[in-house]
Amino acid sequence: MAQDSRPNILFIMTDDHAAHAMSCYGSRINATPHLDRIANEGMRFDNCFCTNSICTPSRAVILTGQYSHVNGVTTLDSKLDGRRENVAKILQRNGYQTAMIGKWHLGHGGIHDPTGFDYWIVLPGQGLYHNPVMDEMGEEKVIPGYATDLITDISLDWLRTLDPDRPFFLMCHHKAPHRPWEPDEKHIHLYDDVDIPEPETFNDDYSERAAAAAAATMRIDRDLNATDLKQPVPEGLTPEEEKSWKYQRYIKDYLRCVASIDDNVRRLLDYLDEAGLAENTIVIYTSDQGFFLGDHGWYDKRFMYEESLRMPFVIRYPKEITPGTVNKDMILNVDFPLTFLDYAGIDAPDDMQGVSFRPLLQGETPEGWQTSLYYRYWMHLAHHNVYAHYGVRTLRYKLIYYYADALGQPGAIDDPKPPEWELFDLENDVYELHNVYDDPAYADVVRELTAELCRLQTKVGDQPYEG
Ligand SMILES: [Ca+2]
Repeated sequence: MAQDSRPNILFIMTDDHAAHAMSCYGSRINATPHLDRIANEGMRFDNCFCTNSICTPSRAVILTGQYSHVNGVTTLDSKLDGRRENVAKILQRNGYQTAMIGKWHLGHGGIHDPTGFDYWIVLPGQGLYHNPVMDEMGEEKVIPGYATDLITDISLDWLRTLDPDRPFFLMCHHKAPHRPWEPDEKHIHLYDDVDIPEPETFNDDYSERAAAAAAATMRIDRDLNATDLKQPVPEGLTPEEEKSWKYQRYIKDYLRCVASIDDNVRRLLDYLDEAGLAENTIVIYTSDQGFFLGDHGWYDKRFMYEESLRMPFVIRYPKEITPGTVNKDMILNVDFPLTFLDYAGIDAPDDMQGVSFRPLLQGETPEGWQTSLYYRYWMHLAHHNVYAHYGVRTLRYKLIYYYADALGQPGAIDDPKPPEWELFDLENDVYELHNVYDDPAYADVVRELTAELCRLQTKVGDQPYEG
């Protein structure tokens, strides 16, 4: 049989790793040399966004190429129906060797186990950092070790078993750096002797925004719990000192988890080199969404604000991507599977909603390329008291509508709040501190963005809120 020249796809995704904690994105707080290597040898995307900033929905979007309201996975409590089409099934049917290793978080048992994978081993639910239980093709076992190392070990073991004459598609999904941010022994003392800088918006008072921002219970100073902090708060601190102390506790553990990811990505890249696979393998590093790293005084995600909406996305494929390139065109998580299929030479099904961004990787921005995105977060008040909202982001502006109603969503809380709008001018207000929705100078922008929101909502098949 002739060797199949289609590229391998190594898709490495972490959980809650914000782009501003990667040095290739200009991080002020850490260094990620091995993640940077992918960008340096490939392309960095500066405008990659998710359509719903929480774990389960983002993962379902990436597998199905459909928005949450279409694939049915709108919330953390939703489960993916394994009978649906997904990108792994399509690649598998077309000769790819496929595996899902690590965090799944799309349900378990019966129709909710992973489908489309020759091999799968996943953490049940969120999983544990240390000595995790893992479900290997339906059989649960405790595996001693640290999750990030183990997921890499198992990925390497699987790669070594492959038929060299057929391409592979590996989804290597880390648990880290998800809360509660438990580092391994190797990195536990990293940053012991330094203070991590606080972000610009650390002391945001939410005064010029909709009520949702102040109502959120994800504040560093108030809402981190004993499990997060792992040490008692020292006595005798002023409120400001206590907030700074808690930030250091939080961010150092978060970054220690990231450092382990960086080390382990190096192992995967080294293997591709040793096995002679680097040239014909597309390597992607991304995260299921962004995260607040003390920005706005917060940890966590969910909001349509930049730190949470933005996904890191670096990609290497020596055959097609010019090393060290940066792309500022807009791409979305819903576009990922269509891009994979494009590289595999397979037509995407008509009901996949994204678009392949392979032309961008080849250095061409197609005429009429997307310049706006539709976002929706459904879980009204369910976690961190965040209000349900939807909105549109263009290259310059962002319009958010807090319809703030549960609408019967699983896990959402039926306690409607007064609807509110926010408009941000990202050019003049990069940190989204000043809502200009009611500023007469922005009346035309409000009209345009509202029309664009309606257009996108119709295009993706979602319904406006009519409370
Ligand atoms: Ca996540």
